[in-house]
Amino acid sequence: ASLEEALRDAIANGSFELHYQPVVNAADSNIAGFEALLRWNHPAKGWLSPDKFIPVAEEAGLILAIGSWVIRTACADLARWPEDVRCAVNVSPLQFSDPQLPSIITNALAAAQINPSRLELEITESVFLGDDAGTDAMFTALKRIGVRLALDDFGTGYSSLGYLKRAPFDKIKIDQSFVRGATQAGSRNGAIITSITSLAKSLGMDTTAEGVETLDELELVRNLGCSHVQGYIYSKAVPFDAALGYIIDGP
Ligand code: G
Ligand code: G
Ligand code: MN
Ligand code: NA
Repeated sequence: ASLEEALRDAIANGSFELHYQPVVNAADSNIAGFEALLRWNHPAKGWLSPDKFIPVAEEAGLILAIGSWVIRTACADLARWPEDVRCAVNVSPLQFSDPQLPSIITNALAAAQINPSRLELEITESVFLGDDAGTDAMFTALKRIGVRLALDDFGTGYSSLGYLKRAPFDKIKIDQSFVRGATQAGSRNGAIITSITSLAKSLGMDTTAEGVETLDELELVRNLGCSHVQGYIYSKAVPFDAALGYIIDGP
């Protein structure tokens, strides 16, 4: 069977799982929440990275069903964690332009009976390339529900400051390409991270430094003012039970 055919059956077969990567407070090293990252156990190929199958799902028109499953599953899992733990889910631009998205989210929050502010949607700036009126209306609808909004992969695309003005983000996720090499002499990355964090602070937004792998990188992004840290230095994405263990014992 082609990847697309196998993907068609994946939800029904129960072969998707959400794994959770800790997002840690820079100030006290406590867990603020997790980013849900989708994993697929392909019947023949075994575990596949979303880099391999999300583009196929988008082209085959399967991303809306998969995205709904991700939102429902993340909300159900959130209900089994303490109230002060948040969860972020990645939202494909195709989901973002689906008029059903607000009701999918509302229904998932209601079914799991969780506070909307515990769910964070990670959105890439490519959503701004589409229909302006539709984009603005979607941001308004999502904000009205009360979910948090994060601008993912910041710095890798156009990174227009106009996007920060237009959309009510609660958080900017600084792409790992800025963290990588930031500790090396002569790197410009630190100056860029400083600018992003001070801009975010003056707009009342949080910042997560992504892809932090070493103690030097951790110390640097803390000193440069990032409010949150995510990366292999703490953990890769792990199954639900292991994430629960991190909440109890620390990452
Ligand atoms: O999880 P990984 O570690 O391999 O993620 C690879 C890419 O897949 C990242 O860009 C990530 O944002 C994306 N991704 C992971 N899970 C999801 C998901 O549930 N939905 C969407 N749209 N993208 C995801
Ligand atoms: O595009 P997005 O930021 O959603 O994707 C997150 C991706 O980054 C996932 O593939 C995740 O597994 C990966 N990731 C998370 N932490 C680290 C890290 O410390 N180092 C590297 N190389 N990748 C990371
Ligand atoms: Mn993300
Ligand atoms: Na990112």
